[in-house]
Amino acid sequence: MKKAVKRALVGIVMGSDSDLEVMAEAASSLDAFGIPYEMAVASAHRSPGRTRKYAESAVTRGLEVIIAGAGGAAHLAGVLASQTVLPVIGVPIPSSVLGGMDSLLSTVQMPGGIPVATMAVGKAGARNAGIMAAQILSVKYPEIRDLLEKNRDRMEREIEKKSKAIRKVKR
Ligand code: RP5
Repeated sequence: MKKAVKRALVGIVMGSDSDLEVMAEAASSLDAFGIPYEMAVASAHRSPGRTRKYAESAVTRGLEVIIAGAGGAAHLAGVLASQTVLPVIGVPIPSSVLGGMDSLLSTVQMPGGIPVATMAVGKAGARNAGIMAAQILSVKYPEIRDLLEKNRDRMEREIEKKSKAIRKVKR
């Protein structure tokens, strides 16, 4: 997108630095569209005060979308969503004990009234969170919509190429 917007438009928040490997995928997606973002660690359980301040200050700091990734009893996305009207995209982090099913259910099963747009568990979900944030922002920034359309065309061409490649394999 145009360099005119320099402030972070997206806040990527994670419950622990151990979530970074997964959440870096969201950052890569945003990088591909040239969307400025910030990254922070804030835990719904270990640092509730910091998490509240992050959500409460998000609008005045210029954020327009929040991506939140957490694992286990993953309440981060929901807690942030409860304290801001910005759209919150949740990424369930694969957990070591239950493989991320716990994170998925904790993130997706929000009570009516406070939505969290929950992605798939893990890296695909984090990647899609970045794309979803771009799609939300594209309503306001037409240059992002152009890039999203180009990205879809590129994927289409890649699939064509892959299809041709496997047709050539001798049986
Ligand atoms: C959650 O607990 C974090 O989001 C992380 O996925 C999980 C484990 O955190 P660490 O013990 O690795 O810091 O709050």
